[in-house]
Amino acid sequence: MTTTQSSPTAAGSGSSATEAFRAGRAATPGAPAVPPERVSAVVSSLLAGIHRTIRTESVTYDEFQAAKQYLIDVGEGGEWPLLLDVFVEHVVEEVAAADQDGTKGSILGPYYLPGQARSTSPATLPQRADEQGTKLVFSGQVRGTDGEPLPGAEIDIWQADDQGYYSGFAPHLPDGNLRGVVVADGQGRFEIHTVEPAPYQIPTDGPTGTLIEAAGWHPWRPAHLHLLVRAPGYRTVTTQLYFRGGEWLDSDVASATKPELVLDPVDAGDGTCTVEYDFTLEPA
Ligand code: MBD
Ligand code: FE
Repeated sequence: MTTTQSSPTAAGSGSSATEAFRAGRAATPGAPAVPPERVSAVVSSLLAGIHRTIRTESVTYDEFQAAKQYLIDVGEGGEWPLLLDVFVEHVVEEVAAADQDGTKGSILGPYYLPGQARSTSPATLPQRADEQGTKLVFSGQVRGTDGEPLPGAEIDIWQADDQGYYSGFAPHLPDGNLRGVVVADGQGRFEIHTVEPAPYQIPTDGPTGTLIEAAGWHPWRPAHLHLLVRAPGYRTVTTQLYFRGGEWLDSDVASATKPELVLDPVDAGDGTCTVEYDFTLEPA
């Protein structure tokens, strides 16, 4: 890998996700240790699933050694957060969502970075002077599940650019590009000016991409906005919003789309698209 590349590679985005994950863990100390009974129950069940797969698929020694090599490569390539968020997180989210009311959630993914620039609504996300892409005005209201507006709710938003790249994980993008925390007004209303993101392609030159190709799958996620919507006293919603008619909407490699999370922007006539979406949070 050279250091002069101008587009994300596995090493430039997948492994940066490992650094971001470690930094996030370090910033939130005191996470409770998983108790021994849970370790035993979950790991036993996981191993039973692996043992069953070996029997039903008659996995050979060659395949077992290839799997070992693969797992070593994922770690060395720093792609555990990427691989796990693409193939596993959607089920963790499904289980977590079972007891959450309000706006549907979706996975966090590997590219969230905390502590971005805060601004009050109406806000324009930090972007380059010549940021490419269809301009998008995204507005709405944050309310509680019983309908009350939530003044000062925060919309922590991050997204890929018009080429599908995330700042902080692609060396050619300025830090903080198309990321921000927007504070809603006294009625919980927000208006965010940004650009439409492009679909996201899992880096094809790292272990996650290697697996996808070896299996004959495709490496794409549909275009999406990532959001953490929070308000004091309410349970934070982690979600994503997609775009009606967008490519890969029905075959997201990360299995993270939901019909309730699809936006339908309209062209305001001047090349700017506008869309409204309201969020509902349940009391914590
Ligand atoms: C992404 O942009 C993403 O949202 C997920 C879940 C996984 C990989 C890249
Ligand atoms: Fe994403």
